[in-house]
Amino acid sequence: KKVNLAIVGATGMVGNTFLKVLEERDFPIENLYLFASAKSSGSKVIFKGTEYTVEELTESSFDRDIDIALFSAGGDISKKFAPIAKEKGVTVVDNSSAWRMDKDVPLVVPEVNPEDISWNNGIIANPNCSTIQVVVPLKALHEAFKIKRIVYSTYQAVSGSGVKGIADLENGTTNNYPHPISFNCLPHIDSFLDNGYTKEEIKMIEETKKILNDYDLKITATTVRVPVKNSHAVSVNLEFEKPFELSDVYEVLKNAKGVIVQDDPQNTVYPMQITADGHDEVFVGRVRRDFSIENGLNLWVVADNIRKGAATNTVQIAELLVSKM
Ligand code: 11C
Repeated sequence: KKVNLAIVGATGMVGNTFLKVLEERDFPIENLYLFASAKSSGSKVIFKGTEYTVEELTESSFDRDIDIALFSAGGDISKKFAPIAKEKGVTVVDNSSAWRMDKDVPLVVPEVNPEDISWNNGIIANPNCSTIQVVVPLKALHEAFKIKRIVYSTYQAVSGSGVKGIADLENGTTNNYPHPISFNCLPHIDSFLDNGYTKEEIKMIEETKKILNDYDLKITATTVRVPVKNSHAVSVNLEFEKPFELSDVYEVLKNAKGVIVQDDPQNTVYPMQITADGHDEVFVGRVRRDFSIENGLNLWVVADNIRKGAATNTVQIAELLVSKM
């Protein structure tokens, strides 16, 4: 079946990548509608050799036959326009944080909890980029050895902050960050809360529980911006309920959907941000026992935050929707 697809935020970094991924995966489109702010309306975009004109997003944008809308234009736009689209019968797949923790909105990573799309009421949320890449390998490990506790430490690329973040890295400026990001790391992503955590840290904690559907998990996180252009890395420390053999861990990871194991440290093979860039899979390496606790394991998890962390995951959710139509 071919669908009428809309993209909200078509001219942004994720919006551009939506178009690339849709083209690469040959997503079945009948009609394509591209929306953005008034500032970008009128700009031209080429998709599969055809030129499209970007329209201004307005309250009447969904007054036509649209099946699915992919949103990536920030939380305020999603808060306002996703309900309007939903009212008109459109199923929204939203890449912002606006709806993720709403109990009526499924939060979906297709390799992990595809079944959750079945209870959507017109809005499905795409998780935060750093959460998506960790839950892909963690789902398989949780099923095999039951995770008790997780410690996340992230090394996140400036592309997560959009074009302004990239400009600050490349030019040594501080337009987007409070301090230089060139030759520096900032233990600060999104805003600080009263409890001392950043919103990014809380997103990783809360979203992991919702996606893995396990609210007993004990999770803590420190999220750090590093001077890398694209792809996030996460050091993941795990405590399992069950004892394990490392060989079984490798087996589970190798068989996990969407995971590529890159782990031959003697030959300097491990996941890196520059090699994950441009790929849709999640790369896992540095797999080793944490000797400081019983049943402990360390992993290094790297993925392209704009692709698997945003655009690809959103398109995969839309593919699941099409498969049920
Ligand atoms: C970053 N994770 O790297 C953020 C970007 O909730 O969708 C994505 C924010 C979000 O800065």
